[in-house]
Amino acid sequence: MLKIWGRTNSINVQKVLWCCHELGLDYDRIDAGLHFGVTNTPEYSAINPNRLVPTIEDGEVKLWESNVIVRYLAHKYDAGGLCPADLSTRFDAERWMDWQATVFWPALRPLFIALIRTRAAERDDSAVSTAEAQSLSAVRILDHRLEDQAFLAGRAFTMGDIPVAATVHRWYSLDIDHPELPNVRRWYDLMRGRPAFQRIVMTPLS
Ligand SMILES: N[C@@H](CCC(=O)N[C@@H](CS)C(=O)NCC(=O)O)C(=O)O
Repeated sequence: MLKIWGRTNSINVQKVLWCCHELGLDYDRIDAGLHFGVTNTPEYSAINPNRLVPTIEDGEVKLWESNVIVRYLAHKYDAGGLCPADLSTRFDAERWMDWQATVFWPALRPLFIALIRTRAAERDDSAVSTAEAQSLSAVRILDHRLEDQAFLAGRAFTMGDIPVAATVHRWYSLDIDHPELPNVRRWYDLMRGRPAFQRIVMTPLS
């Protein structure tokens, strides 16, 4: 059975769990990371030298990097579906996954850490403002993208929507200004209608 290491409140673990539920995959999840520990054991760091979550083991395949895991699962279990068959659609989805990891989450993460995991008295207000502005710029890029198409890679839900929607959920859940962005809102509402998203991602931030 597919094994997944990672605590359920981690955005990166949520991407993988959400993908598994979309695919109807059974898995065995082991709590790991932060207060659960595990990641600092020699056994774990032999599979994931970063000592971060998530990590998966699927038979002979051992993988870390959440977006790569989502790609792997989508390709292995739903080629032509979650992983689009058409090359330009597939790499459109891949592009948004990389954008989530390199642009959107790096912009939003400091805000998440400051507002959810840092006491108010210890917050750096100027860093919070910068992160808020940079996150909003990223969400505006999404809003533009979604102007004339239902999902990030076109007409269908794909693996490309998974990392970005998990991040947008955090953006909407934070106590910050959320200017009206109708295309992102419509797409986010589509995500919120998916049972797997409700079960895995729509949980209180912690
Ligand atoms: N680029 C990696 C980042 C992994 C990562 O930063 N994971 C965080 C949780 S979201 C982590 O392991 N934090 C330390 C911990 O939980 O002990 C990925 O996408 O999988």
